[in-house]
Amino acid sequence: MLRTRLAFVALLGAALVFVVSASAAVPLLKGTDGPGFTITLKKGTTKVKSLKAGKYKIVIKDLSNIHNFRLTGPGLNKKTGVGPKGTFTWTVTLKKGTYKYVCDPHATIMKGSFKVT
Ligand SMILES: [Cu+2]
Repeated sequence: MLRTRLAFVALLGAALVFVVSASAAVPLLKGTDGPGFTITLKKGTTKVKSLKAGKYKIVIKDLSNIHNFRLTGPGLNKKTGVGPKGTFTWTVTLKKGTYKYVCDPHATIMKGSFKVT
């Protein structure tokens, strides 16, 4: 009985390690719009220009109530609201192609894009 319980605990531990390492492997991107008329998408401190296809976690900091952050591309169209400010976390799967991000009310000046290969 004790041996069974120990084996179960060991299995649970192994499963936990697997889950933690699997989630840690998802690369993090940071999207920011505002407070001025700027919108950026960065990996670390570098502006994103190209990425490998796959799963990403994107933390959006929407710093203004007149701007928003919209990301569009193959299989994806996600946005924050224009009014609400805040931090939003998206988990997305990026596919090969070109992705664009804009602030909807100011899409002609607040925009960027990157390629996924
Ligand atoms: Cu804007």
